[in-house]
Amino acid sequence: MLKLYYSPGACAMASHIALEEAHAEYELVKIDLRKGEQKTPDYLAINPAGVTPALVTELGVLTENAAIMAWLARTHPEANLADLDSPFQFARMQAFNGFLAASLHPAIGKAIFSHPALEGAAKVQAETAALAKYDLVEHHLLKGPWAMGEQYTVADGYLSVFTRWARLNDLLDRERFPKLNAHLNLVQSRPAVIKVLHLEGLQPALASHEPLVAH
Ligand SMILES: N[C@@H](CCC(=O)N[C@@H](CS)C(=O)NCC(=O)O)C(=O)O
Repeated sequence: MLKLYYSPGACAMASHIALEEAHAEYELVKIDLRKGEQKTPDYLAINPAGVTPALVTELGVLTENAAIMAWLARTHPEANLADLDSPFQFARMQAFNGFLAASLHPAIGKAIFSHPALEGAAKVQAETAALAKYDLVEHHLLKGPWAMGEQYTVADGYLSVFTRWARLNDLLDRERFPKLNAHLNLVQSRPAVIKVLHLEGLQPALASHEPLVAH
């Protein structure tokens, strides 16, 4: 059976959502990032990068959300988690996911999860840089209602991880990011996502809330 190594509320939630959307059979293994469990020899033997997620499959370990989600979409075609008929549209979805992985995730991660926490001008600078990435998604990448247009894809669960973080940190302004706010609400209403939040011991991110605890 598939085994997902994850940390509650962290980016592995994107792969977790894809597993649920695919109706895959899987088990969860929780890695506590605050305790440093991602750097233990046992976990490094699974993912030498020392980060979650990692998905153990019959063929070996897959890392990187974008790769895990693409593999799940292709191995569970009946779930319609990507446009599998068009190599071009599939590549476009991967461009979206690549942007999240390589650009938006590091930017928002720096703004809200730095150790020690950023303060003053450094915090403002990091938030400004991160929000410029969200602007790009709001105005250019997110087609609506779903990331790629009319069909839900794994890119939607992935985007929702980062809009959730932004909302929990009062950064997802409703005037500035109307499409991203509507998208997060839509994703959070999906049965698979409701189940993932429950399994990870989390609440949906609503408009008013407590700040997210840094991991
Ligand atoms: N690009 C990677 C990023 C993985 C990643 O950075 N995971 C974070 C949680 S969101 C992590 O495990 N951090 C622990 C650490 O850096 O020690 C992916 O999408 O899988």
